[in-house]
Amino acid sequence: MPFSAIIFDVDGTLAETEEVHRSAFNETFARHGFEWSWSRELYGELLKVTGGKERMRHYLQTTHPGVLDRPDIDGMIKALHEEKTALYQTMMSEGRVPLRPGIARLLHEAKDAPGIKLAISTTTSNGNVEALLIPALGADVMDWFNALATGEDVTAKKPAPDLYLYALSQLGLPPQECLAIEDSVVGLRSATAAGIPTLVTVSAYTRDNEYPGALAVLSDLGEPDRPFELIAGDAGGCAHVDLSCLEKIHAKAGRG
Ligand code: XBP
Ligand code: MG
Repeated sequence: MPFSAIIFDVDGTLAETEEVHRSAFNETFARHGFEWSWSRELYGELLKVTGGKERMRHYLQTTHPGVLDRPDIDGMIKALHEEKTALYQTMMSEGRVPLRPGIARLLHEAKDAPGIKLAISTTTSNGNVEALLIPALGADVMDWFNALATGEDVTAKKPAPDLYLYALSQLGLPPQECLAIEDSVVGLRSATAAGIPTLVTVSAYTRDNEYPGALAVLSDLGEPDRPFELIAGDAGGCAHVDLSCLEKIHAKAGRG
């Protein structure tokens, strides 16, 4: 199978954004006088539920079930999440979060490479993707991508395959011609359920997990002067991930 596209997850993969998401949730709760405060440890557990609104509902179900009986609960969660999103975007505009090692380098290389398409598959929103990428890579960065699948486009978020299937339909490619880059178990499950070979780069919240079915598990994409650490699998003998490295890793998927 040829290697024709890279599909990037966003949170945890392009950048370590989850601490900003967590701060934005906590700040929103505090502004409304709710004594809900998500510690780092709790947030690590809550990340198993993807999507901010779904995560809030799950938290309330498990800790404050009475709140869910409020007749206005759906509107309340929606309003809190809108406020959290606005806060997140303000925090991101302050430039708190750099792209992870190798991300800018690989995106620049791939956007100009003939025969390679780029895509995004994320449970967060379009606005949040722009809030991360535009300050880091410039106003036209969203044009680098041939497909954009965000949490606003599907009902069933990760680990369901829907976000990846939607990205594939925009790319017009079979899953085996693509390679997904993910940082989480739910993300890996979503991509593999869509039939897409997947490389994992672990993030702050996900480094202690197991990734069955991943082509390889790396600390990050690495840089020429700062190799990645190989955590599991076979990374084709490379020390940093560029397109030729991804081709080698992708070829292994074809060989099973
Ligand atoms: C990770 C997520 C998101 C964010 C919060 O997304 O699970 O829910 O934590 O974003 P990714 P929202 O698929 O990019 O790893 O509050 O906008 O849902
Ligand atoms: Mg992620």
